[in-house]
Amino acid sequence: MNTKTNLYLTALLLPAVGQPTAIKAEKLKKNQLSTDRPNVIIILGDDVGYGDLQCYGAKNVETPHINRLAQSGIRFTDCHAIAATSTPSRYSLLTGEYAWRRDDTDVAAGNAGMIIRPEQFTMADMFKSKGYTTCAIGKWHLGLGDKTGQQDWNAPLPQALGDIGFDYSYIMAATADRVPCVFIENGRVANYDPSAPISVSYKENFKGEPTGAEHPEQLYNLRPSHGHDMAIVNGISRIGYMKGGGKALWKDENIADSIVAHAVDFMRQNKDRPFFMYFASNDIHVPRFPHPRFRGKNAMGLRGDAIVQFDWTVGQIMQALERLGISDNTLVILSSDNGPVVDDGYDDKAEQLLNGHSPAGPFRGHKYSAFEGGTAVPLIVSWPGKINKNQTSTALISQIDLMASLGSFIKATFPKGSNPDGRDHMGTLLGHDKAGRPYVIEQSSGHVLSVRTPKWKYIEPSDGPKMIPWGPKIETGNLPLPQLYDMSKTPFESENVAERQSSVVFQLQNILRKERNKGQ
Ligand code: NG6
Ligand code: CA
Repeated sequence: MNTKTNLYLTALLLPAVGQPTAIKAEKLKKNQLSTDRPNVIIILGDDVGYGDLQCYGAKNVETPHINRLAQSGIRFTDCHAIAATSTPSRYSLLTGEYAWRRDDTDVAAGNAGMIIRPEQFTMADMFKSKGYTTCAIGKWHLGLGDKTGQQDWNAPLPQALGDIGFDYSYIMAATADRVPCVFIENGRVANYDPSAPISVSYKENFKGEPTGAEHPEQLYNLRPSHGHDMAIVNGISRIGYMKGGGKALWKDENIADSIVAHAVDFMRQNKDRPFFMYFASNDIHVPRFPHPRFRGKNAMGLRGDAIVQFDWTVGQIMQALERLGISDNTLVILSSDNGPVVDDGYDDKAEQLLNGHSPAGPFRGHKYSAFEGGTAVPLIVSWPGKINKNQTSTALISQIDLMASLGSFIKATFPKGSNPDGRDHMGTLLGHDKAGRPYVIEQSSGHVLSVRTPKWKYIEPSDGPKMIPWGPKIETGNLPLPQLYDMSKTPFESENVAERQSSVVFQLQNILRKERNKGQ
């Protein structure tokens, strides 16, 4: 039984009259507890760009719920995801370790084995160690089971999120555009349908199963623009091959409703004890196919509809907190896993319908890129009563510090070797401290590292291609020479001043070299 429940029971056992001082003391203690150990919710959008929210200057789309969340706390203007794609970004957020320290943290297939190993100390372990109940809901994309390709999806998985600190999980194994298209609840397929056993392969198709490439006439919901032409589920073709699933298969249009329902249930069940919820929305990743009540409503088409669905999702979580009477006791952090992408493989007209909207805001490059657009993300932090309203912070922040910051706040002990790269910047997150990190490290999808300071951006030389080679029209930020940009002049990396500012280049290269060599 945790301390909070204990206090509650003690209060019940106390006589209602005759002991007012004792009851007062209990109340005081309880308040103290919720200040020391607030509920923590991380809402992570998928591919939500810096410029995709109205409170960050989005055009053509309204995000009233997220605007309200921002008004209730702090809107950060210089926050960075650790990487420009999902798997490395999420790996780092949940472990406090730069993904580039390992060579197996790139965009994971739907049948990847668990990338975070059970012996690692995760953010969920950290909260659990301080008596929190923990959960992960929504997009996972960090592998499941012991070994890649070896999972038996018809049985409990031998390794799942329970092994890395999550008491409860209701997740998509990878992304909505990758098989298996089923939810996994506590390590087994949710709503498992015994009449339709599940097989998954990323190598070859199963006999008799239609693919998007061969049967485009079966793609009644969305067609690919590049890739994504393998297994067909719900009239949409995906990456990877799959057979079976039956009643357990998701319908893309219900994903948001489904994960919201599970999140609200978890909050209701745990409203009387501290909880940590890692809530990873599927929006606005491809395939963008929101519920009909959002679909076809926004001028930017499906991508705009998905932003509205994401906003609705945030509204549902906030309303649940209010209904349950725990808003004042809950720290909410909203961000995104990487920068935006417009055409990411489905013919959803996202490119044609932008109408002047800039998904990456003022930044150059998109998801995948070494330019700022790859990793510059929105960050909103709210804790009513504890964080002042209506603040904007220009402090330089990296998601690598979330674990260290939250952990030091709840006074968690970090086992030796855990959280190697995170630093405590809780003061900045709570708005007490205007300064942020001296520098952040960013990783592009091509493994090019950059260093950002409040003033400068350095991109290390790379021989890789200038444009993403597989479809989307995105600059990689690669150049075989060092690049240095003065971000205080313009946030759009346009003038490479590396030759003129060689001493700055030298300093930033030194930072990178030291970070790379750490722990070796
Ligand atoms: C790419 C996919 C893209 C998306 C991305 C991962 C193709 C052609 N493109 O390989 O659609 O799924 O991986 O996105 O397959 S992330 O946000 O989860 O990192
Ligand atoms: Ca993503």
